[in-house]
Amino acid sequence: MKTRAAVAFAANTPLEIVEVDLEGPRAHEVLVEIIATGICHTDAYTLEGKDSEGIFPSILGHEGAGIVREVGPGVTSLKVGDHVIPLYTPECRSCKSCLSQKTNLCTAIRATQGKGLMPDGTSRFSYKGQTIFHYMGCSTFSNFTVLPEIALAKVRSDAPFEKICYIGCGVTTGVGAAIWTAGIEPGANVAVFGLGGIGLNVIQGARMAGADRIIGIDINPSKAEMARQFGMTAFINPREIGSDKVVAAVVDATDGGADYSFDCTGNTEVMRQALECCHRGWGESIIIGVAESGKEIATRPFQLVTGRVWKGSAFGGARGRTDVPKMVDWYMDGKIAIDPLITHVLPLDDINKAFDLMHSGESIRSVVVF
Ligand code: NAD
Ligand code: AHE
Ligand code: ZN
Repeated sequence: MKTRAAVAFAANTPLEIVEVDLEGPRAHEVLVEIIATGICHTDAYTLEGKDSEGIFPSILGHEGAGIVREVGPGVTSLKVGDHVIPLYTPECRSCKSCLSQKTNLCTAIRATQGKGLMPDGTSRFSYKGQTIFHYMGCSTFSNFTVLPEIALAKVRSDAPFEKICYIGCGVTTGVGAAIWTAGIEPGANVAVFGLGGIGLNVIQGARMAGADRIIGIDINPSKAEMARQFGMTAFINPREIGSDKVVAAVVDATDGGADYSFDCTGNTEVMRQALECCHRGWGESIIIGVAESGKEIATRPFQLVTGRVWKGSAFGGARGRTDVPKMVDWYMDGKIAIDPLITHVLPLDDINKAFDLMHSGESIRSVVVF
């Protein structure tokens, strides 16, 4: 079939909206009509050539929601008409990682996914006879896409696509990092570096968990107002106080250091600040931000010897097929907020504007509706 898609033909060039060819689903695969997709900073990072796994030409996008239109042979858990959220972290429930119950990082299809291919080693997308690669196993910047069955969460059918698409990455990543990866307890003091589409969800997760003080840190002061609405109790602007003063400022504001801190910037210098502002003896710092290819983190080992813990979180620690439907219920039950964070809704033709809005700091989340 033909489908409209925003194609990344090369790094650092605008996406082009074209009609691509899409092959139907093979065994254990599903054809999904994407109704809405969010634009995450990770899409921008890959488009800018910063991802060591970045591959072009490809169809980016990994924060979508849609409807099952066709199932391939052997698909048992989904049927035509089901509402689904694509999962860049699948959940096969039978690989070593899934069975361990120690991680959400299913390994069943990770190798081919990282090469922009379906599990059988081929792509379903092409344009004028040339292969177009999948992205993070999702490619939600296409009106129709094909995914493995294990990479789809079935969700309730009364939830609005243009809101729940954000659960496909940002909401789950932020809320999940707070409640699942960190396991924030009532009364904890928390520091969140980067108050964008992820950081604001960490703040809402921290508030849900009963955190006491929630310190937000961002170089863009326009992010502070939304952060306060979501539960931030104090704001620090590194450009006002000087970035060398941030650690001391967080330590002062949290009675000796944060119990939990989160990097939601992808900047390795900020990751160091986030670790070093943690409380001696027990503070845990969770890296969520994705750093540019080649960048490394550093700190004095003494920071860890004296009890600070460095951790990371992918997709908030969520087991997609199990936890994403729950997250949709939480939204529908009013337990988590999504609507205020979706600051811009655009048609596919305007998708490049969504990247501009992200870079200028004007948007929190932009959503493209097909
Ligand atoms: P975003 O652009 O919406 O937000 C980033 C925020 O960080 C902005 O408000 C920006 O002003 C702020 N910032 C930038 N430099 C800063 C600095 N030096 N100090 C303080 N604040 C600074 O991006 P997002 O969609 O929220 O994504 C945030 C990061 O999380 C990205 O690196 C993204 O790739 C990553 N991410 C990781 C996962 C995961 O599973 N680990 C999932 C989604 C996104
Ligand atoms: N491909 C990159 C790393 C990118 C990365 O860390 N991705 C996150 C999700 S970001 C969503 O917006 C993730 O889940 N990583 C785990 C995984 O298995 O990819 C690189 O450095 O090669
Ligand atoms: Zn993302």
